[in-house]
Amino acid sequence: MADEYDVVIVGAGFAGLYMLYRVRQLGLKAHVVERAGDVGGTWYWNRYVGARCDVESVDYSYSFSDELQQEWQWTERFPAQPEILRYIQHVADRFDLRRDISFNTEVRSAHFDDSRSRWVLTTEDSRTLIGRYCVMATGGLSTPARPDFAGLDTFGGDWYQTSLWPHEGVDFSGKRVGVIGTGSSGIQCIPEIAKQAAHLTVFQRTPNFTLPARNAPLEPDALAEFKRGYAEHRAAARKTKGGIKTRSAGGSALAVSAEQRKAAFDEHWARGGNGITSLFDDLMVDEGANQLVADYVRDQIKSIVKDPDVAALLSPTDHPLGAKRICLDTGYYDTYNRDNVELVNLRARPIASIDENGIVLSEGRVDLDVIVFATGFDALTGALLAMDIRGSRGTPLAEAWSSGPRTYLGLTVAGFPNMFTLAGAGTPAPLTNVVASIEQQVDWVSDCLAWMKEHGIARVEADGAAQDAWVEHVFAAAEKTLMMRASSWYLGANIPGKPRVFMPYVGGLDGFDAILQDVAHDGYRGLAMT
Ligand code: N01
Repeated sequence: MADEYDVVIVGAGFAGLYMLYRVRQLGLKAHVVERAGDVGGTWYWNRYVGARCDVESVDYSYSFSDELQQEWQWTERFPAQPEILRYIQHVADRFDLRRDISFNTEVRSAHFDDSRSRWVLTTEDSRTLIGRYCVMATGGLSTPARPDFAGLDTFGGDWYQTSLWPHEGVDFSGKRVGVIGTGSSGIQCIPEIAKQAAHLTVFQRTPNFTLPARNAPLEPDALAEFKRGYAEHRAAARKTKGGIKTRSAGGSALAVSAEQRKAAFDEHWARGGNGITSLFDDLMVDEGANQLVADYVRDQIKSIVKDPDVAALLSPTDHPLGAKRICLDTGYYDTYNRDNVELVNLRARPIASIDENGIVLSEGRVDLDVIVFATGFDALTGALLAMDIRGSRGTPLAEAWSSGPRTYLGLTVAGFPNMFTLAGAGTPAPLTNVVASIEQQVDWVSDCLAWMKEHGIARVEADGAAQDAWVEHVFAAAEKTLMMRASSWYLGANIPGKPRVFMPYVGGLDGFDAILQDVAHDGYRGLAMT
C-alpha cells in the first residue's frame, strides 16, 4: 500500500532537513526519503581523512534558529567532517526530524500522475510514496564519479573513493599509497595520507589553485563575543554574492600600485580562507586582473615547494584562478617537500591500466598497496538523472535535459508540475556558501507552497517561455565572467559525454535573492498556477 503525503522530500542533507522543518510549520504532512543510514548528505559520505569544510563554521550552519546558533559550540574555524556531521545530527534530534525520515531507502523513480496530479515515488525496496509535491534535495555533489580504469578489478591491494569512505576509517601506516585526483578532496587528503603512509604517489592530471585555510581552534570567549552580533553578521552575509562576508579593497586590481596589490594579497594569504577573488572587483571578469592574482599564487607555490620542477607542475596555467572552485588546504604544497611523496604528471605519462600490483603508466609503473580515488562527482544533474523522473505526460527528465539542465530559477522545471529542485543547476548555490543558499531557496519554496495553500491552488509549473528566458539569462551572465574558461564540473566537463553547459547562476546569492523576491511579489511570475 502506498503512503500518501503532502510533500515527499528526497534527501536528508542540509537542504532536505530544513525543507522538512519548514513544510511542517505550514501544517503539511511530509516525509523524507534518504539512501544513507543517517542524516548529513555529503557529510555522511565524505569521511575521508582530512575532510573539512572550506567555509567557516559560523557561516556554514543554519541561521533559521537563533537558539540553535547561539547554543551550538563550534570548535574550529573550518569545521572537520565529524563535527559537521555531529551538528546535522544534533539539528535532526533538536527539531525531532527523524520521525519523518526513512533511511537506507533509495528512490528509484518519481513519476507525475496527471490524472490525480500526484507524484508517485518508488524505492529500491519496492515502497511507494505519493505526494502532492515532490522536493528534490538530492545535493549537487552527491553522485561520485570514478572513471573506468581498466584492470581495477585485478588490483591486489585495497582501494577507496573519497566520497564513499569507510566509516571505520583507513589505516595507511606502512603502506605504499597512490592518490588519483587533485581537486578539493585530493588536496585535503593528500597531506594527511602523506603523514601516515610509507610512501605516497600523487597522480595529477591538472593542478588546481589552493590557498592556505589557516584553520585554528575557536576560543570560547571569542566565539561568545562573535555570537553577540550573529544576527547582524547573517544579515550582512545574505547581502553578499557568496553568502559570506568578505573583505574587499574594491575597484580594479589594475588601478592600484603593485605594492598595494601585493599588500592585499599578502594579507589574505596570511589570514587564510576563501574570498581572494573578492579582493578587487574585476578579478573574475578581467583576464589581466585575474592574471595578477594567479601569478601571486604561483609565486607562493614556487617559494614553498623546494624542487622547481615539482613547483612548476603544481602551478595551474590552464584556467583563471577562481574559474574552478578554489581549494583550501592545510600544508598541501609543503607536502611535496617530504621525502616520502612523489608527484606523477599524468599529462606526460597517462594511466594505461591498473594491474594486480599497482598503476601502469604509459611509461613505467608504480607499485601500490592502496589506491585512493579523489576523482570528483557527476555534479548538479547526476543525482537527479540517476533516478527515473518523469513529468507530465510521462516525459523523462533525461529527455527534457538532454542538452543540459533547463530550469526556471533553478527551482522548477517546465513539464514537471509540483516538483521543486534545491541547490542545483540554475541557482547560485554551487558558487556560494551552500547552507546560505539552501536557506534562501527552501524559504522561497515554502513561501510559494504557503501562497498556493492560501489561494486554493493545487498545481504549479514553470512556464516554458519563462524557463527559456532564465536559461538564457544564466548562460549570458556566465559569459560575462571568466568562469567559462575552465574545464570544470560547473560545465560538466569532468564527465565524458555530459553536455557542456555552464550550470550555476553567477548572479550571486544577493542578486538571486532580489530576483526571487521580485518574482514572488509579482504573484510568482513565470509559474503557471491552477
Ligand atoms: O572533485 P574535482 P573533488 N584520471 O572534480 C581528477 C566540493 N568539495 O571531489 O582536473 C586522472 O574537483 C581530476 O583531474 P582533471 C568542492 O566544491 C568541497 O576534489 O579532470 N585524474 C581532478 O584533479 C569541489 O570543487 C570540499 O584533469 C582524474 C580530480 O580528479 C567539489 O566538491 C572538499 C581522472 C577531481 O577533482 C569537487 O571536488 C571536497 C582520470 N581519469 C570537495 N578523472 C570542501 O569543502 C578525474 N580526475 C573543502
